[in-house]
Formats: sequence, C-alpha cells, structure tokens
Amino acid sequence: MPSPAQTEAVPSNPVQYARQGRVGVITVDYPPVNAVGHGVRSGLVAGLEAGLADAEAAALLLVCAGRTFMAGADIREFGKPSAPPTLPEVVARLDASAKPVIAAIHGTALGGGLEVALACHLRIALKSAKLGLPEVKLGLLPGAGGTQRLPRLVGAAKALDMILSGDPVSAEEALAIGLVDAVEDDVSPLAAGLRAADRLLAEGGIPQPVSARTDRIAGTDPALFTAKRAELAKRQPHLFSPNRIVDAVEAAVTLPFAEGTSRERELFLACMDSPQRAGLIHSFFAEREVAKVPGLPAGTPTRAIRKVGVIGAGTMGGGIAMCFANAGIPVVLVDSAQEALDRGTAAIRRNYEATARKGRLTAAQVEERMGLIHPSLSYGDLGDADLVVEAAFESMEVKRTIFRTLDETCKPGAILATNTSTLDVDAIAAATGRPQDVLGMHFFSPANVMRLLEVVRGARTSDNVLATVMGLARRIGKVGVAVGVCYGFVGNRILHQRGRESMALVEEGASPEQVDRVLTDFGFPLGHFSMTDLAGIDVGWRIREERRKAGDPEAQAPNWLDVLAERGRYGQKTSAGVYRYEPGSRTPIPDPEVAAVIEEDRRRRGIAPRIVSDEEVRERCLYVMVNEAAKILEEGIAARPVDIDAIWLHGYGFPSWRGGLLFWADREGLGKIAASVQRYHRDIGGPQWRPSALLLQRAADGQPIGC
Ligand code: T1G
Repeated sequence: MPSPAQTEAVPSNPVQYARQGRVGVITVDYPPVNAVGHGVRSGLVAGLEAGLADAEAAALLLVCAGRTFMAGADIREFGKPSAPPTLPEVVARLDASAKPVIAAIHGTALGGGLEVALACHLRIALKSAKLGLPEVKLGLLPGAGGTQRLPRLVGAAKALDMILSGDPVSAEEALAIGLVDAVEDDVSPLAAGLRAADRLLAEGGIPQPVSARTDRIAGTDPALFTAKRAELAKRQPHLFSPNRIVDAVEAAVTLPFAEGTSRERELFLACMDSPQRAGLIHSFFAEREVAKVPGLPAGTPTRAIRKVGVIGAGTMGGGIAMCFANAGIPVVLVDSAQEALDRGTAAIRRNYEATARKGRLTAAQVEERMGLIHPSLSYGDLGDADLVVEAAFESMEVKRTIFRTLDETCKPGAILATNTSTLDVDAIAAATGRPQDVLGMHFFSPANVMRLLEVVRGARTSDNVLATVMGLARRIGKVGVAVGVCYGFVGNRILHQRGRESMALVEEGASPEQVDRVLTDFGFPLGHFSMTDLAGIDVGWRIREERRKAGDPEAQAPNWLDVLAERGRYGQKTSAGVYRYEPGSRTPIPDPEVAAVIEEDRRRRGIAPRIVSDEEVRERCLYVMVNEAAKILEEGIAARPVDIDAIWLHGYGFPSWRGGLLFWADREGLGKIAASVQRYHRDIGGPQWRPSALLLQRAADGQPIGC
C-alpha cells in the first residue's frame, strides 16, 4: 500500500552514469531509500552497459545518493508481475562484468541492495553503514543470489545466522567476517569509492567474482544444516521461509553456483507464494501507515520535547522513564515516597545492567542513561517539563488529583499525558484548565520493551498535541497508534472480550492449558492465561475490585481468578498463579490446586462441565476479537483496520506472519466468522456476541473488513 510520499514524482531516470578520471561512476538516486524497483533495475543495467562501453573507464563504481545504499527490492512491487530485468538478471550482469565493479556502501545496504553489492568485485563500507539480508522478516529469502554469494564470503554458518536472523551487521563486523573489503571513515561514499578504485587500478588485475570463490565454503560440515533444522523446528515451528533458507544455503555448499542459483530461485518463488509473505509485508507497511493519522494534516506544527516528567516510579513509570532516557531525553521521575523512588531507580538500573550483560549496552551507556533520570519528591521539579506522563494507580480519583496539581505546576503549553489503560481520558482532562493539552499515552508492560503506544486522543486534544506525541512515539522507538476514548481503548477492549471468552470456556469445561495451547498453536507467543500470569493476576483483580466497590453494574461477581488472587497467587511474580513456576523458571506448569478451584467455581455456578473442542476454543477466542474490532471501527475509536492490526501486532504478539487481526479475518473468511458470531449470539448471548453491523454488512457484500 504505497503511501503518498511514495507516489511522489519518480525521477525520470533514477540511475545516472558519469566518468571521473578512469572510473565510471554509476549513481542510484531513488528516494527515500533507493529501493530496487523496476526503474532502478533498468537503470543499473543501462549504467553498467555505459560503463563497459566507455573505453576510458578502467573500473566501475556503484554508489547511491541520499541517506542510504539500496535498501532492498521495492516491496511495493511484490505480488505483481516482475517487469524485466529481474534483480537476479541485474546481479548476473554485474557478476560477469569484464571490468571490476566496486560498491561503496553507506546507510543500510539491505536485501536486494546488499545482493547487488555482493555481485560486485569489491565492497567498501563507510564506518556508520549497516549491512543485512532481512528478507526472512518479510516471509522471504534473499532471491538475487544472496544465499549463494554470502556463504562464499563469510562461510555457511555465519551466512545462516545473518539470513535467518535478518538482522544487519555493522561495517566493522562486516569487515571482520569478510563481507566487505575495507571500511572508510564517514566521508562520502563517492570519495571512499574513488579512493578504492584508484588503489585497485594501481594494483592491476580484477578480483575474482564472488560466485567463483570456494575457499569459505569448502569442507562445510553437513551437520550444520541438520542442527539448524532441528533448532528451527523448536524455535520457529510456524514459519515457512526459514527452512527454505537452510535449503538454499545448503545448496550453495553442495551444488555448483549456477545450480545453486536455480535452487535459490525455486525456493524464493515458493516463499513469495506463501500467505506468510503477504502477512509479513502487510505487517511491515502497517507499522508505517499508522504513523499517518487520518484527518491530521501532514506538517501539523509540533512542540519541542526537551524535558519530560513521569509521575509514579512503579513498574510502568520506571519503564516509561527508560523509554525517554533511551532516546537521550532528560526525565524527572516523581513519586510521593523516597522508598518508592529508591525502589524504582534500583529497578531501572537492574534493567540496564541486565541489558549490558547481554552486550547490548556498555557500562558507560548505562551510566549515561541513568544520568538522564532524575528522581524527585517534588512536582516543583516539573515546572520546565515539556511533557509529563502520569503512571499512577489506576483510580480516577487519584488521577484527577494528580492532573489538577500538574495543571497548577506545569508551564503553559506543557503536554499532560496519562498512562491509564482503561479510564476515561476526557474525565481526566476535565480536571485541568488545559484539556487541549491532555491526552493518553498508553504504554504496554514492560514499557521499555513493548513497541506499542496507544495515543488516546481526547475530545478536546489539539492537533498539534496529537502530532507532537505521534512524532515523539517514533523518536522513542514506539509504534504510535492514534485511538479514541472508550473503556480499554482498542487493544485492551479487544483483549477483554478474549479474556471473557477464555474464562467462560474454562467455566464450561475447558482447562486453562487447553485454551492456552489453542492460542499458541495459532501463533501467539503466550496463551491467555500464561499472559495473565506474566502481567499479574492481581492487576485485573484490583481493577475488578475497584469496579465492584464503585457499584459498576457491569462489574462481574468474583471469579476463579479472583479466588487465586485472594490466595496470593498473582502469577509469575509469586511463582504461582493460574500455573505454578519452578524457582527461576517461566515455564507454566498446570497445578491441581487451580483445577480444584475451577471445579469449585463450576459447582458454585451450577455448571456441569462438558468436553470443549479445540475448534470451539479457537472460534470463540478469535472471532469475538474480530467482532469487537468491527464495533471499534463502527464507533470510530480506531480510524482504520490497519490501526487495529498494528495494535495487536505490536502490543499483544499477534503472529506477524498472519498480518494482523483483521488482515487475518479476511483470509479466515468473513462469511464463516459472521455466521459463527450469529450462532454464538443465539446460543451464548451476551454483549460480546451481539454481531457488529459492519461485520455482517461486509460479509453479506463479500467485501473485506481489513485493508
Ligand atoms: N521497498 C519499498 N519501500 C520501502 C522499502 C522497500 N524495501 N523500505 C522502506 N520503504 C519505505 C517505507 O515504507 C517508508 O515509506 C520510507 O521508505 C521510509 O522507510 C530480492 C526480495 C531501510 C531501515 O526489508 O528496514 O530485497 O511511509 O520509515 O525508519 O532478495 O525502511 O515514508 O511512504 O522504514 O529510516 C528487503 C525494509 C526487501 C528493508 C529505513 N529490504 N526497510 O528505515 O525509514 S526484500 C527490507 C527498512 C528483498 C531481495 C528481496 C527500513 C529502512 P513512507 P522507514 P527508516
């Protein structure tokens, strides 16, 4: 789904040729990321032909303009007929060039872009460059020789690690493993490339094409592939392309180059035809599409965020503070008790030190980030904050009191945000004299890890406050999704319905582990109950107690989860919840004590347990989510289906190879879903099964509900 920025006028010819001295320079200029679309492929062939025909050019140099070397094939072309020349044809011409071709890499050389560089005779990278083959993240594999050339440069084992992870390596690491021939200081890629070309011409001769090299693959142990397949069966049983990657790299070390390339093509096309490719590419674009909020004009002025305050040094507040410190933004972390502050900052330090132990932070970076977080007992320290995020106890009374104080304390124009997960943002805003500066920033636990940020627009939130926070989301590495105000907003409102059905299924006869198995078989990383144990049963229990105390007619009678909470079984944090956990382990173990609590709950409710099929579990858990999502669209709480897809992909682990809740619903079959929703409404009843009018209409019209 190309966005407006991508439909801008395309340069007439995105690839130019010009000679400098004895070097023919081929320059790709196709903003924003020099994606290798048809125009670039044709231009590369034309540029190569011009260089080969140029008698004055003794060597050729391939560089890119803009911020990066080619960042891969143009994903927007996938699923459409590929106009010649194909990328494999382009790299084959480079490989066969009678003149040496040098690639000068800057920015991120990814996918097909790196494959073009692999087909060159020499690769030079600027120090800040990153190089990778991320195709696996799109349900694919490198389809232009990457599975055949990379092993010939770095060996099969390292090639498998790079291609299966899809993660880029730094220029220094690329040099160390043999992926590039030299690393240059961050001058221009042209200057670095010309220097390399001059050196090459001075040495004379032409480096052996990568396709002809065998030293790094000779003697590869076949057990490498067997072991990798066993690892994938355990770690990624659902995914299609990883095993094809192993097959392709194995072909690189067992077949001659030409046959290996043909094998790669077969495997690439199999991945291209897989529904997982469609799902993963939808997920890729969804993450970017949601950053463009309908009705919020592009270029809406935003406010500078130079200093942030966080109210509440608990688990959420600490994680939120880390998000800003990670982005280099100073944070004042405020709590009412020194002991809470000490506990909170100690937890933050523990988190950073754990990351450092994994080699992802240096000790200096830990201190630098800790130095950006200033604990304080006084709201007075928030006077010059540009944004304050409240992460206090989930009580309307507590929040309104805090916002009244913030309104009196913070400077005019400061944005006041609440991290509430369910409460009415408009009611909180009404406690201030600046409702236009108030909105929700709903982080997901653990806030320093989960990428989703629901940006909850209040009725009076101004455009520039919304635009500011949406831009800030990207700056702190979050996927910001704008949503409206309702109980639970979008993500938790849908989760609440899945939870209600999960509980009902267990009351009727299913076991928690059966419900969880059906959901993990579908592709969720955790089942509903193991996720409840991770988040803490006490969190929901306290919210339900609050609603019961407030006399909320919707509040349910205590359930078997509440009984567990009353017994102090909060989940992983107490080594016992719905499941029990061995010390230091997160592996859920069914517990007969819980089965007894459930049986007692059924007796109390007068329910005779029955056999519940896995299919019923799957339908009731997933279809109730689709029905709720359709209602959310009807009510305008989410502006587009892609917003709901992104929320569940990045906040709840919806399997990305299924593309997102509504993308999946269209492929499951809306007619089937609508019929089941109507049947459950008849047989079970309840507001959750009231069929969405939008769902019924789209099913009746044979129209999709997603995008
Ligand atoms: N094709 C088309 N558009 C792309 C694109 C691509 N490969 N990569 C990015 N864009 C668009 C993106 O949608 C956004 O558009 C804009 O560029 C800026 O991107 C044969 C088959 C390069 C690290 O998987 O990882 O090669 O929203 O917001 O944060 O073997 O983009 O502005 O209109 O992400 O600075 C393999 C995917 C393809 C790389 C830059 N390549 N891209 O991140 O900017 S498959 C990839 C990225 C392949 C071959 C196979 C990132 C980035 P808009 P952005 P960014």
